[in-house]
Amino acid sequence: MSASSSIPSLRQQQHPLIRQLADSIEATWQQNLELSPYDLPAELGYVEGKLEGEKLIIENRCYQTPQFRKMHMELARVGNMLDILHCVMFPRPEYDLPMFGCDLVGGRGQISAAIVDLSPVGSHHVLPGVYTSALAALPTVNFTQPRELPAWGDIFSEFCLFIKPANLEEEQLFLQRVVDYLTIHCQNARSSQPVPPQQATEILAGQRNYCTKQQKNDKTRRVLEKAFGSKWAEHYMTTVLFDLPEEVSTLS
Ligand code: 18B
Repeated sequence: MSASSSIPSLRQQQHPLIRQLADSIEATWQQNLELSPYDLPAELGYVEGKLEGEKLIIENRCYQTPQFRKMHMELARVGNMLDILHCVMFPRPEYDLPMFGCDLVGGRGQISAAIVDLSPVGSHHVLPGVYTSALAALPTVNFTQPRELPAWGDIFSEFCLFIKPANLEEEQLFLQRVVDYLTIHCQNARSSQPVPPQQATEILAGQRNYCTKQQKNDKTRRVLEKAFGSKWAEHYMTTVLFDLPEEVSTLS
């Protein structure tokens, strides 16, 4: 947690939507969950590198709760060229909960990619019923510039939202959507009970598939490789961004 105190400084320099989203995600976590610290390897909490002569700064914030093994929010900035918010919540595999993931990528004052999803990891590749009904009950919103998912994006649910926000109004609608998804998720998680070991093993396999697919995101990898080299990028993608949980705990 040593980098925590420096995070607001980076946040303040980022695109307003990234700043608002970072604040809103943390506020929703604080309001709905009992957070404990989650310690990343010390050398990976705050990282600086160079990308095409510009400074790349990465700041991580990480928590855990009884239902979540790791809740990770990352802010990154490359000079004035690239602004990124990345957030993933990894449930403990003993709970039948989807993966919450959100990524915002912008540059030169414009957000080019805004994605949020609650992605299923159970053996049937569908969200638990409580999620489907809550998500389907949200008001319909239409964004004018939907974006197409890459091939590895088959992990995402039918509720996945992937857009380029066209204006301030769409930015705010996206922000509200993320808070809605996250609130539904936190509330369901709090009342979730552990599943039998056999089912936990299936959920773990689903989480592994999610992480393996996300590791195929060449756009993320390229940014990290250019700044830190391919070995470091591989290490970072597999230990910080999308680490695979080793095994099901025997506590349940
Ligand atoms: N990601 N993103 O998190 N990524 O991490 N991201 C990009 O306008 C980074 C997640 C996702 O079209 C782009 O095209 C870096 C999570 C998808 O092929 C860049 C970090 C999700 C795409 C980066 C980071 C997720 C995408 C291109 C570490 C979803 C489109 C921007 C801090 C839950 C991929 C653009 C495609 C794009 C970079 C999704 C530059 C460095 C959790 C689907």
